[in-house]
Amino acid sequence: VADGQNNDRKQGKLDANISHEESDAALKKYEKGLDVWVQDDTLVWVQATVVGTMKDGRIIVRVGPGQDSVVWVKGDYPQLCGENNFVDTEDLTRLNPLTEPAVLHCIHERYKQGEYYTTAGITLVAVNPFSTVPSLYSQAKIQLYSSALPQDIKDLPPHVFAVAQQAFGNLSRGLGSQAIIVSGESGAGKTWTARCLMRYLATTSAGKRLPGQRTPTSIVKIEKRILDSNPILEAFGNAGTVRNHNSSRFGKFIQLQFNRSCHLVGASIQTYLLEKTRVVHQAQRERNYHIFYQLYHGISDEERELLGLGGGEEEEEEEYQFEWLPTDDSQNDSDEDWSSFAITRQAMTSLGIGKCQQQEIFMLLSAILHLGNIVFNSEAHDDGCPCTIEEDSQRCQRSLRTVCSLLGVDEDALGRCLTYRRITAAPGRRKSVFMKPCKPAECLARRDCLAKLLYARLFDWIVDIINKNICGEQVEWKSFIGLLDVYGFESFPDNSLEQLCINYANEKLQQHFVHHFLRAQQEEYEEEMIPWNYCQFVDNRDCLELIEGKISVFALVNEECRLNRPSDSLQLADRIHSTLGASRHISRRKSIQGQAAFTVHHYADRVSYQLDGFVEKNKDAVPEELMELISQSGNKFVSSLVGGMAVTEDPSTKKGRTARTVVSKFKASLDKLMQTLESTSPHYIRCIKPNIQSRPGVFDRKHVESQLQACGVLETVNISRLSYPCRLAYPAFLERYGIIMRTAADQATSSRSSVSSLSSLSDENLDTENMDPQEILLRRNLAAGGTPGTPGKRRRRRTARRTAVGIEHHARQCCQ
Ligand code: AOV
Ligand code: MG
Repeated sequence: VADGQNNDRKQGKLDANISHEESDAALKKYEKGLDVWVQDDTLVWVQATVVGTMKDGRIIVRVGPGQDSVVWVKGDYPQLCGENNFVDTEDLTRLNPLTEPAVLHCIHERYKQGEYYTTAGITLVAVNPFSTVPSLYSQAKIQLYSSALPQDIKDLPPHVFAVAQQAFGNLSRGLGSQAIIVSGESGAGKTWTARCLMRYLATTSAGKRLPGQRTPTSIVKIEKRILDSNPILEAFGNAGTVRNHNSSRFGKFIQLQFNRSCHLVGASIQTYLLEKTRVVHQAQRERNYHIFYQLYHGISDEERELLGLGGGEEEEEEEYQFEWLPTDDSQNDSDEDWSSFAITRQAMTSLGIGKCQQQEIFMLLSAILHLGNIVFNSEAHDDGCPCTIEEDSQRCQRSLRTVCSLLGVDEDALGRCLTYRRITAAPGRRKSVFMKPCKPAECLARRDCLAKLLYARLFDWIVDIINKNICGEQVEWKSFIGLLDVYGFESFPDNSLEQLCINYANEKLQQHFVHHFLRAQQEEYEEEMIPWNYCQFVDNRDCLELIEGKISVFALVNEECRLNRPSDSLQLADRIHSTLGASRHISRRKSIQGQAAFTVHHYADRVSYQLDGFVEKNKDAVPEELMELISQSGNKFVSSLVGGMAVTEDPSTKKGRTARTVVSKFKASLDKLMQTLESTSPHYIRCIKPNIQSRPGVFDRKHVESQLQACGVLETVNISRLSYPCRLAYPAFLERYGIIMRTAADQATSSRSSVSSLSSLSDENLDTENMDPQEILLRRNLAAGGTPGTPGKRRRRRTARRTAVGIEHHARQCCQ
């Protein structure tokens, strides 16, 4: 506890430069017996009582009630507990004083009582229980929230259903499209939450039908299909990782579309950047995509033989072990894979993917697994001969035959594509093409590239089919509720382009949040000239600029792709540092094992990215020969996956094609997403992972604290508390409170002046003799509330049609 660390975010920091007098003054508030929070290495903050202060600025505290130990605190001031700091509240804005320790304590206390949701201003904090709590999501709970009146929702316990109901309520009241943005680190519960929201909204929209009203079967079908899209997307896009046994390896934005009567009539799904590398490379203790395991464990013996996945008694088991199907004891649950496969299949059928098409998909998946068992003869290459597919390995040869038969391609053609690369030289005007044998590592890279290409195209195809089947026959939807579930912030010992993209997406969302809530709120108050205390918040705009701006990491990596020179990560690191080194959001990192790297100071944490392979991943080049091979496949389904695309995707070969690099495509898709979000009223849910082991009942305070800091919960709560929670347009205000205006003359004036006169009522205007005492009290209270400030000339028109926040806030207090 002694000598607290210098942490900018911690409040009450003792500045080394402050004078003795100031220090004395600050110390004075630490009277003997005062309850404070002091820092602790494991518990982050612990409760303590001040015993006394020393002349040198140290404060003596006793930690824990009834304990003898006395601890000296110097450097950081302890935080004051205040009166209600130990009270747990379902709304963090009620904490006073509002400090980090109080927020952490409150969330922890609630967690101990099995309360996993807490309101934090306009966001909902959702702590993952890591165990099923059936009562939390029961039909009765859905009923409770969906039947509540709009003004009563806030009085119900915080819940994801409350957020969904607010969004749905806004939509029903004609307030336009809504978005619910779910964020949090890997395993925090985003996908789970998004699923709950979908289920709630589908149920609630169905409930809006009047009793006895017949629902068109097409709508019922659509609702079912929308919900069925989840198991399919999760089977193909989720995998077991060290952080989450069901980690989404793609981002997802689903628009639930509603018609004028607020019935769910369709949906559309946009996905972002599937992690393709996982198909061919799984880190230690991680798995490939669920669907591979589901297929392997779930198919019948008959199908197994048909798909070349073994099954015959005489087959040697070893031959049907797949390199790309690693199993880890902690995540190996073949029974679960088996039962999940039945669900995936059933969902596919519901989504219009018939038996035959399912078979085609499974054949492709099996072919991909077999591709992973194809290896190359490196000895031949060492002897100066061209590399060949290993002939001495039975497993490899069997896999080669299986791949070719499943993909409908010729064995020789596949072998040649994997072991030779086409080089097009254009000396002078004459173009000549020749084939160059590949080195063993290049052969493997080509094999992997083919597998990634097939899987990524299959994933896109599935998303396409889902979209076609959930868009609804009634195309005229009026507004939508968007649910955003993107991969959480990631920081591993080794981070590459994938992590940069994922963390960039999180920066974008944080920027959206900052922009929409924190900044918009402050600006609005400035515009309305309503006095309020400014509150600091961390704006991540500079960091975002560093990643995606005109002169940025993305720009430099794209430039490297465009120049198409042999990639040298050390040189790229130098360029990044010489060009961007002035930014306070980047620092040089001489990485482990001499690899070039750089560190980005993200809003959530610092992450070091290794540059090896960065440029190649960004190019995401698919050799022409492979595309041609697939497009000429005898299997129509396979060839259709690259249909009309048998041209190179290599950005380096086309001038000015940088728009096709991975980061450029990703940035474009995120910009589009941000535009869509801009057109909605956003709601935020911050998911919190209570411990990294994903265990129920364990609340790691340090881990939770860092997440609360990273997502700015404290700042959000602070600003929400300082601001007026309700805004009503003048006419709406009058509609609600005009009843206390006595005379018709009062109501005859313009809405703005009526509000003004309503708020300036004084005893002189009141007919106190003939009025109900309650009404007199209410009017007096209103009179004391004042007006929301006099708008400046320029703002006058805008303000006039907008809010009467001050009065509304005051009136609410009076009414309570
Ligand atoms: P994520 O979406 O945030 O991670 P998930 O939604 O997959 O995390 O949640 C991780 C696991 O936590 C789930 O598989 C459930 O077992 C459990 N879980 C989450 N929320 C709840 C809840 N409310 N009640 C019970 N169990 C829950 V990632 O996709 O890795 O960023 O990329
Ligand atoms: Mg997820």
